[in-house]
Amino acid sequence: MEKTWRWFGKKDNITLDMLRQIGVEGIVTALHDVPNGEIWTSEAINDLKDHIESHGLRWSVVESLPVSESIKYGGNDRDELLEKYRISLANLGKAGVKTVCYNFMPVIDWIRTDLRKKNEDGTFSLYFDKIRFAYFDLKILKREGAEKDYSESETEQVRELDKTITEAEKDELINNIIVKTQGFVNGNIKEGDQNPVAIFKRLLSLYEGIDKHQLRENMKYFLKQVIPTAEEYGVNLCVHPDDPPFAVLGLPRIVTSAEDIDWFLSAVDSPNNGLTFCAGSLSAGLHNNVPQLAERFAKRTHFVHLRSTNVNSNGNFIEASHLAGRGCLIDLVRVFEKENPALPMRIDHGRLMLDDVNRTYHPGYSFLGRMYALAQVDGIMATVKDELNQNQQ
Ligand code: DNO
Repeated sequence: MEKTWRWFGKKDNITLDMLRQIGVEGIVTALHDVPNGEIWTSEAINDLKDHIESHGLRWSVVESLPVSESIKYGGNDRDELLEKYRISLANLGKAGVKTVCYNFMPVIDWIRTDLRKKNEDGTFSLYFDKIRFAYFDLKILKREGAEKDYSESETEQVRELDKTITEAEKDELINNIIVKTQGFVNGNIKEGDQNPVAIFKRLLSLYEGIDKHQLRENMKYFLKQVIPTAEEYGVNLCVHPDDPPFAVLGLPRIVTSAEDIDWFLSAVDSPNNGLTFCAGSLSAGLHNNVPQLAERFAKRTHFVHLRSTNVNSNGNFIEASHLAGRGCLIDLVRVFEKENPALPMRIDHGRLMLDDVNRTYHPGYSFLGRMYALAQVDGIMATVKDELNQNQQ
């Protein structure tokens, strides 16, 4: 697979020259300064592409071309937004940037409650704590009807937590769940926004009455409108699975399992309608057997995120080492190297380690932690390629 790296544009303090030194071949990025829903012009695309190429790299993948909320909930202006989406896609295709990742998660992209969970060895990982998340839902959002989504024991644990949690911890929880993990991935709330909880509640209200069936219909509508353009310009669209892969906050989530993936692939059965195989997201659902999913969907996979998790029996999960956990990355590399060795692959999230802790990175996107994981995966890839070559002789 092609070794790619998520780079946040010219303002990223991890420079393209640094990436050259650590063996990165392709860049995964977006026009982060263009507001969601606006057209990506050919000029802006080519400017960034030329910049990347002037450093001896190529722009391999767009992550993400964001899908506006209104397209997801089916608002009045969705056709207008879809037209802009098609123009952006066409402009990317004309520029030769042909792999485009997006997601169809309502309101909130990926979710973590703790951005610095200390491991025994002194490094830090991202973490999802179900009770803290339930606390956010029940006690901070005070979402109507939320109680029915939690068991009695979970509700009891939330009550206990309420006795000890400090105001600072509550603020941190809000920041982690809806601010720090969202803004930099072109999510709905950015650092500095006033009263994020109120913004968030307003967004949630847009989805009243939208169940799983309706969200699927809206995704199908989206795919029907954009896949013909993707076909015309040779662009491979690939949806990112929901992270974590289950319904949250009363919102449906529709890219969580083999059944969901089958559904959207056949909703518009085109090779240009594909999957971003995010092993980390998929592995956080105990219902998913990640290597089996890879076998089954490799042919419609256009982009691979390598990351792993360990899930506790109570549903908490931690981002694991890239050599361990439910992601089974060694098996995945075997599948993808065999099926499609040209697939772009990026290390998804790394730990915070060594000098990372003294620097400011977006959550999950450390330099040393990701570089370390890239070296591990590079070793796996070299071994697997060697195995494949020997088998062919
Ligand atoms: C988090 C990322 C996601 C992903 C989007 C794709 O680290 O994996 O934010 O980029 O969901 O649209």
